[in-house]
Amino acid sequence: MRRLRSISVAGALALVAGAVALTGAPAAAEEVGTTAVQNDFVVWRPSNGTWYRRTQSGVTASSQWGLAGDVPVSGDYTGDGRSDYTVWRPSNGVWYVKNRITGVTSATQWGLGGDVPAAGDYTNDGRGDYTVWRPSNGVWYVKNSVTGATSSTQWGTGGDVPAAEDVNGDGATDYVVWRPSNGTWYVKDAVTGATTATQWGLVGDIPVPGDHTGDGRADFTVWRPSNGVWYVYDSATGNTTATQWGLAGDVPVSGDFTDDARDDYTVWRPSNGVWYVKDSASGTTSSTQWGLQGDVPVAFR
Ligand SMILES: [Ca+2]
Ligand SMILES: [Ca+2]
Ligand SMILES: [Ca+2]
Ligand SMILES: [Ca+2]
Repeated sequence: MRRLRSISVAGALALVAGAVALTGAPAAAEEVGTTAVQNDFVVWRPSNGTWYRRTQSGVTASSQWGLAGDVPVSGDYTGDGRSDYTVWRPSNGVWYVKNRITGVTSATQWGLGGDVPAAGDYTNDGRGDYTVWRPSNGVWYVKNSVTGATSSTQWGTGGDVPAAEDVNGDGATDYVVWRPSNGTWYVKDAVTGATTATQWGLVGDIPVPGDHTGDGRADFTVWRPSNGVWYVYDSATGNTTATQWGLAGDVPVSGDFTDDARDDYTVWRPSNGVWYVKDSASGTTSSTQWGLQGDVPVAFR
């Protein structure tokens, strides 16, 4: 039986999109949805704009959607509980969404060149919102994907990495930035506006927010390329863990690949296209080849 999951896991997209600018690493996107469904292995190929998807049971599919230069974004914008094939185009600020089941497409302009797409369900209606974070002024611009209503919230400054996630477990994605210069996570509650600051991580780390403890609250998590260690700070208790998984050059991906409603330690290795998964609860590991060098891994359910 699948457990309902109210958390909107959305941050890795923003953070890795941010990392693109900072480090040149490929973007990874996270998922927004209300039903716990384990992640598929998904890569987007810039050279032909094609999405390649492989389920945990080995079923494969592909779909052309997007152009070179686009940023792949995940999230459920159509409300069917499954990720849609979605790209954001920096040249015109348009979000292009393709329902992976029906093939129905949409295009919504939201954002400007230089913005960082920051997918998440900030409005807590179970559907991803079109959201960008603007480095020049630190403002989050949110467009409700159902009603079209818009809002803006200032949170963060240039140089920060947006890492939006639902940190308090109320179902609404919170405004989160991670500041490389001091390794601090700054959180603004999307509902109440309450703020917190938590030091966790060092310059050079990659923020990969996700719920590794299974309580529905995203934990402050960084992956350190120099030693391949995942450092997790439990957002509820303050307990910390360190788990080695991955090598320098890997791309960390946040997601639940083992179907237990806990995000796992997962890296995708560009040199061989292999996904390496370490279960957050049991430590069990697995590897699956899916994708080619030059692809962008996307967290996708
Ligand atoms: Ca929403
Ligand atoms: Ca929240
Ligand atoms: Ca947690
Ligand atoms: Ca898991």
